[in-house]
Amino acid sequence: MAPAPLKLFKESQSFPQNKNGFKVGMKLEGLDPEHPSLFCVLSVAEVQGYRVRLHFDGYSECYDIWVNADSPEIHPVGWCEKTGHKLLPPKGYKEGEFNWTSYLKNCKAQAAPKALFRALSTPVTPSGFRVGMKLEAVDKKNPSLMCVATIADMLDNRLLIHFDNWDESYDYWCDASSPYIRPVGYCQETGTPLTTPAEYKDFKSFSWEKYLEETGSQAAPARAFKLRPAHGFQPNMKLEAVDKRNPMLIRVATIIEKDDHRVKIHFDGWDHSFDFWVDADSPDIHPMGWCAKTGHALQLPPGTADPSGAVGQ
Ligand code: MLY
Repeated sequence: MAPAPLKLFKESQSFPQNKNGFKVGMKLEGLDPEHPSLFCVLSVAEVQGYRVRLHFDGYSECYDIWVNADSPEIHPVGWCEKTGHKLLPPKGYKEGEFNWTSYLKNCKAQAAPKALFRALSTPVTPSGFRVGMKLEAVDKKNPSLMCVATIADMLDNRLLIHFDNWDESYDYWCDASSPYIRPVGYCQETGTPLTTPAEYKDFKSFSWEKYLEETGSQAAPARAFKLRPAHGFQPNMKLEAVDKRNPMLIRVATIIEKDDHRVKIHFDGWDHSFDFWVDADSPDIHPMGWCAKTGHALQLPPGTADPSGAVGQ
């Protein structure tokens, strides 16, 4: 057993370069993970190490989410207006009735300063992808399905994948190197069944050529897809991972299985029924020492005592 080497982690998983400057009560805009095409009004509800708990204004705490301070999914107040995205107002506000200036005044709250948000370390180069282009994509909620999909939005180097004629709850963000997206024709070439748009009339005789014409759309060019190489994580490597069932907790964990783009996480000392697969580039896995370095509590395997006298739970 050895720690997973630092070089296997992405920048967003490794030791941060900057401090987490968010403070409880600050307001911001961010994605709703249940509806990734929607930007919402959020408040910082809790800060722990390099992570923050975000609350959806006006909604129950049960929807709160934990993100890293450098998450690409959060933006300063005014970002939606500037980038032409719709901002979902806090619950209780009618559309068009919400205005940040008066809202902040009424709440006596501070907008999170722009400097606290992630600055892109790599400049964005034109990718060949455009909003509206079609492709074939894995439905991450039904991962055995490759489906007809559209680029619904683009931000920096990220693409919002939407499944044709399905609601936006299946949408997700990824980048050009994602193993979940493929150019039009991939299924046919590889003999993989392609799930056609919901309620598509003659799904048995689906043809991309016909469909592109019917929808007046273009296929995303094959050269824009830059499939990333398989990750280097191996079984038995140790790391620190967010507990999916209680995302405020980060636990001592071991990789117990892998495929090209994912790892299976086991929490040390816990039953294997809690094991789960995550993408190797997930922002919720970190190198050994990440919690200590960033000032986040680390849940030790049950029964282990650490030198400070704390025990794992
Ligand atoms: N059994 C599910 C499958 C939904 C698949 C949606 N994808 C293609 C976006 C259902 O019918 O709800």
